[in-house]
Amino acid sequence: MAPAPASPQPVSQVIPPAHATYDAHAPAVLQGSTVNVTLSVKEVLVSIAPGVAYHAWTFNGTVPGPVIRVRQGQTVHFTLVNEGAMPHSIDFHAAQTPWNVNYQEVAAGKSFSFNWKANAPGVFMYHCGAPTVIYHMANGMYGAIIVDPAKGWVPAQEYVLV
Ligand SMILES: [Cu+2]
Repeated sequence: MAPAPASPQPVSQVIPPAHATYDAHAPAVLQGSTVNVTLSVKEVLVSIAPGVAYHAWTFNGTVPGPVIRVRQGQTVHFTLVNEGAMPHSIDFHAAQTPWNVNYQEVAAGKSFSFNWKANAPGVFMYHCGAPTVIYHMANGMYGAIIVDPAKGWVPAQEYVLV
């Protein structure tokens, strides 16, 4: 009788981190004519359901990444810090900026900063654009950015579902 094939490590032996839910209320608008936004890439084990672990590629350790909220007319001083083990990048759909310069890949252990002006109000996605892009997005590198209109608004309640 042939020996049984070696079996892979059961998923149950991976200890997932504590499962957390997120407050869906929209965050407050960042204040000032120039606002500092930093996203740190972290390749970490996250919990995607109680007891279910997934090795995600993230912005700031969560999937999706944090909701960013600015106001039309503000300058965003953005910094990407790559704490991961592979190149990553950023792509703000809210920005009109030279993508070949500012959406460049940032090597592991490096950081990169640039400024962009929030000209268009709306709700946009941001994501990692390092190739293969779909792998980076599917592994968790996406989030929402809100650009409030310059004159603001007074909603009753605001929630962000990504
Ligand atoms: Cu990435």
